[in-house]
Amino acid sequence: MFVAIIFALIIIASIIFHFWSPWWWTPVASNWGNIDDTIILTFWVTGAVFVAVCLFMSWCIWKYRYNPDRKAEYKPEDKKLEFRLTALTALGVVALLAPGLVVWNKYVTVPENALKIEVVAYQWGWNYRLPGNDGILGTTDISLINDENPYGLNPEDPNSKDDIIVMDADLHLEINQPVKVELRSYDVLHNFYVPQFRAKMDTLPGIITFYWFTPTKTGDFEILCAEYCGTGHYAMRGKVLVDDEKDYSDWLAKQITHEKMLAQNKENKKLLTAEIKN
Ligand SMILES: [Cu+2]
Repeated sequence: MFVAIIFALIIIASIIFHFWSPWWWTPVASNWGNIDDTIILTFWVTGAVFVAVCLFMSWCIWKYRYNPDRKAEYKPEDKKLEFRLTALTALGVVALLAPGLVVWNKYVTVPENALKIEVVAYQWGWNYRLPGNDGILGTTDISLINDENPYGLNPEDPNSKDDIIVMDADLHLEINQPVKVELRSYDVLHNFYVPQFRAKMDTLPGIITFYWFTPTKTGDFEILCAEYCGTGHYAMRGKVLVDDEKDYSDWLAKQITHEKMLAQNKENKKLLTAEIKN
């Protein structure tokens, strides 16, 4: 009896703790409120099963406590009960998985007006590339990476000339502008994650992965690498700064194009070699 009461109290305390917990998500700052909805649905389904199973167990402890006058009954099979339990479990699994598939489909269906940007991950930091006026990112190849061309952009590709190079951990985005993030990695697995956007994806060397989101709140949002990537993993941080239209175009105007950066790097190299010779 005592054990059954303690058991029931633990269940009640767990539920109270869930609703009164001081730890909860930061407010969502993108269009992905749907992702929160699926997690909340998961809490409801798993929570209901947790309460039902645990209460049933404490009821059994109380109901079938030791009684010298009672004989145990042997009941090897109950087809009706098994059918009911299987159907109920199947329903629970469908409720857990189906909404997730719908949201995932939205997550990988990029709207046409999305701005394509590139996020480059390395041990241990972030760089970015935005398309220039043509709206197209130039092609890249890992074999083209050198000191002058750190992104490995294809100089033969006319689309690469006006690409905007952001060699900084901080990225600016414009509010309410959908963005498609194309992810690249120079070395190992990383994961570009902004908790307030509820969106993340692994970056893989040799493959371009992607997802999209629309920032819906201005402000600074921290970027975390969500894939353990070596000793500097903890320091792999940056910021996404969501600006209104004016602040965004001011920031954009200060950035350098790939063509300019290439020329600058070549000039620097020349100066450096001249200095070494002298
Ligand atoms: Cu990383």
